[in-house]
Amino acid sequence: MSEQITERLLRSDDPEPIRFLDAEGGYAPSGTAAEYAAELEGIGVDDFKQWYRDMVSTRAFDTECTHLQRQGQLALWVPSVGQEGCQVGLVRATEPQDHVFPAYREHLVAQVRGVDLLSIAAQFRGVTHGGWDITDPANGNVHLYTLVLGSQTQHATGHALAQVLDAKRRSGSTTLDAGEAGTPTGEATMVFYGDGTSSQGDPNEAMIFAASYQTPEVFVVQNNGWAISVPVARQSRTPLYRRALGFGLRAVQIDGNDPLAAYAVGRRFMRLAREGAGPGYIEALTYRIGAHTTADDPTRYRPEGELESWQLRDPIARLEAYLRGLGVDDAFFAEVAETADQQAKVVRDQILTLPAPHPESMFAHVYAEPHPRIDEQRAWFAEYESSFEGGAE
Ligand SMILES: Cc1ncc(C[n+]2csc(CCOP(=O)(O)OP(=O)(O)O)c2C)c(N)n1
Ligand SMILES: [Mg+2]
Repeated sequence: MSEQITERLLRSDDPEPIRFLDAEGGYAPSGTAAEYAAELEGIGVDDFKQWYRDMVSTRAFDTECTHLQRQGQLALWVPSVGQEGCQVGLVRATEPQDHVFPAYREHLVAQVRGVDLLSIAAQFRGVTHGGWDITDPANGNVHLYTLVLGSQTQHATGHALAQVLDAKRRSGSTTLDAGEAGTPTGEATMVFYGDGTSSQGDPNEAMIFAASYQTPEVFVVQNNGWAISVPVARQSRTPLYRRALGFGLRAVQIDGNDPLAAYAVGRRFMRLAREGAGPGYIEALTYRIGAHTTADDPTRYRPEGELESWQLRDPIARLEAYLRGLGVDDAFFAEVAETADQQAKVVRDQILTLPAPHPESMFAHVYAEPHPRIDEQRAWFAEYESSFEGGAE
């Protein structure tokens, strides 16, 4: 049963997903890739080396965090292993002024835009009330991880509407008419979610608003085959990008383990969004190599052989093969691996030293302005804490 279901994901009657690199790392554009090839002009071996570095760095960090969770130092970890290919292409297609709304598995996206690895890990140690300060430019306009599935799609569409309003205000207008397209904003919003999340109401409502108001936004669905133990074909009887077409978004399916495909399509769609040509949707076909989280055991539900078949399509191995074909030698790969291990070690050493926030700080960022109900709750909490011998630590 599940084998059949998984097959559906790979064998739709749709065109081939957009792909530039084949599974062996050869340059072999397929699907409608040729239409996007112009987006790769000016991108060369130095860029690909940087992308490779991003991927290896995140994977080493990710592996380290899984170990930290197993040793009781993190409460939970959400591995992204296998999904680095689409993440690197897409994040490298963003510009500094853009905003990014992640779900909870976008470690590479957050890292490349400037979020400190330690801040990502700190969330899963439970020593921060959110993660990082999104008003700090160093954090690259990366909004906070969202564990309530799909809510980030609404935040993103709201944010993208605000980008339009800001642009209109700059040009002297204050109206925002439904269906109106063509306001160049110069900045756009990219929002990430998963195949399972596509069944929630939130992303569907977000797409309706995005289409109605022609928001400068790109929806990215990392279709990794599974929503915990539920296969994607149980969630959708059509390829997911077709739903977006139904809402009136430009939408395509890409090989999510090919960074070049992700970059080329991401760059085109983000540029169109910034220019006022409305929202897009990218379904990236990829695979979650690890468990859903460290609390999950995928051997309970994966069909035999599925994991192995996707391991052969590992995005890091694919880009490495491509780079070797371009003449990059062993010394580079050895140095990247060593640097990534060092970065992971720094996280390991430092995570144990992070102080727990004072409990009262949970009231600090609920509202931007002072609020009487919050003041009341803060006072109640302070009194409660002081009722213990020695007061709050
Ligand atoms: C609103 C809501 N419902 C249910 C859950 C429990 N839950 C957490 S992750 C998950 C599966 C999500 O699958 P998908 O969207 O495919 O993302 P993936 O984890 O595969 O990246 C579920 C059901 C939740 N966090 N939020
Ligand atoms: Mg999924």
